[in-house]
Amino acid sequence: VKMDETFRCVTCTAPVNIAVIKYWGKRNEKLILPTNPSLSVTLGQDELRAKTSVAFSSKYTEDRMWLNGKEESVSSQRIQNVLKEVRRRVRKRGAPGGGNEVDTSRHIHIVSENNFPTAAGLASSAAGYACLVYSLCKLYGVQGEISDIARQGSGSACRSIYGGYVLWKTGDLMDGTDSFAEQVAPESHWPEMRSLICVVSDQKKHVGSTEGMQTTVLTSELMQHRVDGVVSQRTDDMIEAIMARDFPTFAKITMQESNQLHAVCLDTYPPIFYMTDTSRLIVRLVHAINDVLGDIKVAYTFDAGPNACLYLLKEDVPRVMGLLRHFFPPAQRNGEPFVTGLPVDEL
Ligand code: 2P0
Repeated sequence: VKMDETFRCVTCTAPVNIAVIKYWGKRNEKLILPTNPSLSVTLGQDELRAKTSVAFSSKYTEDRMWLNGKEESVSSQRIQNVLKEVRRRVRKRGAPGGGNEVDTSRHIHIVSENNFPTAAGLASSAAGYACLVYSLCKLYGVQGEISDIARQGSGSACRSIYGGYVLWKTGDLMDGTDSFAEQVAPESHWPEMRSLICVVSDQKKHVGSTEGMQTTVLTSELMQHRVDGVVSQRTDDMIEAIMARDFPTFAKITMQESNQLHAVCLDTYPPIFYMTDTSRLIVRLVHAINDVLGDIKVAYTFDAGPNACLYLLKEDVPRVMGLLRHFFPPAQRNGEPFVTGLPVDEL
């Protein structure tokens, strides 16, 4: 933080979170309120993350924003909603220290960058909006619950406000004030937990999450089945598994949730395909590894893209990395991920 009366600048980082209970579907598009609870694991600060600087100055003549080195408009509804909400809270509470010394009429500049591909189903909007909201709140001295502000930028962003294992509550209220994120357990609760991100493609996804989940809610019958109780039950079971550090149960629910998300996408009309042949090879490889080892040692999960996130315990990382490197050698062909023939049958 640098500050004087006319200039203040804050820089923060926020990691990506990867859901094990999936958010897919809104009950209110404007406020970004979900149809069901979701639960995720926030990755470490040194891994996939957004880094954002926000500054206000008496010399700035307009609000401006640069994402990954390129200037973008701040006029998007979501950016505006977030800015408006943060400024409203500054005026309401007065900050810092109860006084009203922060002038919210000053223009701001936002500079943000990710250290991983944007919009390839790697939760870039989650890290990006969490980081923006957290930085703005630091800049203006806003305190208290802020995950509901991040939620209004991108639903999954509310979970990246906290580390460790994080629940996003559906909430019952129409105004969304009870739909925010809550830490279920800190990262230190399960120190052996590891994740491996397998980048199958860094291309942008063919259907964005926002649009995809809208079509799902309108057309999928299977989606109703999820909302009717499947997800709530799985959320309770997942919290129990996390509290007990029961990896096989954690892993099984994670894989079943990922599979049901992609089944719901297939049940959407017209259908949405996020997983590719390579993604499915990873699924087969994980099940083959678990079969050979005689217990569930690895779990996969896929979001709105073909890239896999594997969850496993520290002691199994060398073995699983060895198998992944064997079946998916890191050699590159024209910059494309290189995949061997029918690997899983070899096991
Ligand atoms: C999740 N995803 O729980 C799920 C799993 C993708 C698949 O949250 O419209 O980018 O901005 O609220 O947060 C992606 O949805 O969508 C997402 P918006 P968001 O992580």
